[in-house]
Amino acid sequence: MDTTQHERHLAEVSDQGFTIVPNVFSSQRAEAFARRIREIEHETLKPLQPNEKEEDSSFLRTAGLLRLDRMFWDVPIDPIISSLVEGILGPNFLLSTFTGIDLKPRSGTVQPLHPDDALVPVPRPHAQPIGCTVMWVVTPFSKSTGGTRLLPGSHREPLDLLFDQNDARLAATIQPELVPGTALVFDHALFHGAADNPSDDWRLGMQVSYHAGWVRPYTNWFRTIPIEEVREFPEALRDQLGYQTFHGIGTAHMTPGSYRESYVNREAREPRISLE
Ligand SMILES: O=C(O)CCC(=O)C(=O)O
Repeated sequence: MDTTQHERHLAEVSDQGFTIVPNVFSSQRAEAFARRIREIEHETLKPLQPNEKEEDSSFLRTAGLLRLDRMFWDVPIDPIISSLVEGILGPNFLLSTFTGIDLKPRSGTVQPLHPDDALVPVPRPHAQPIGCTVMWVVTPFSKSTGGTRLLPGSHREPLDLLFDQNDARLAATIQPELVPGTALVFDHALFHGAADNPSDDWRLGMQVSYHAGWVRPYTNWFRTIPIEEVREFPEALRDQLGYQTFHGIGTAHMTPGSYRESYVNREAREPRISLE
């Protein structure tokens, strides 16, 4: 990508909260990703949770891709995307989450519009992006297939919309038409969400999310204290090291495998990370 294009993408993220990068990966790679993720779904889909019904969820999320197949290693570090992410977040940014999102055919929306940094309690608009998400478009995205919904410019707006999804502003939501191989890059502060998928086909994307490099403690406790020693610590101390989640953020429930994304599952997420 030349400097002018690079700068244009960064300006779009700053102005409208998102940008669309074409031709990041080939259609052959898209097909290979789809094949592998569907295999993983087939092999690992967790059973319905107590009180969970199939209709509680509109998509399957596949976690642990980095451990499941080497073919996914190149995704978060793609050079074009990495240089854009560095332009948005600064150097030494961190991979925050990396999952497959496969929207069920003929499914209604379960996921409300939300910013990915809704739990970050600092005033909006943020002085600078705290994180950004890159959606790798694996199968076609559009209104008729459940393409990601975006509310342009909403990265600068207050959180109110999170609590009032009937607001007239919802009418301004767009669902860009994106072909496989495209990357949709957005500031975590942008309101967005999964959509209805009225088609007969599953709609697959890979959600690759990053945080700025400064979102971390001075010391990396996970690397400096072996888990056998952590097990001996008082619970309050383990919590401070990061073995407690923040409203489900920092969870270890995203171990390799697929699960239904539903509010039932959300409630089941553990407040503390198992040391087993
Ligand atoms: O699948 C999509 O289109 C968006 C998913 C999303 O926004 C999320 O899971 O946070």
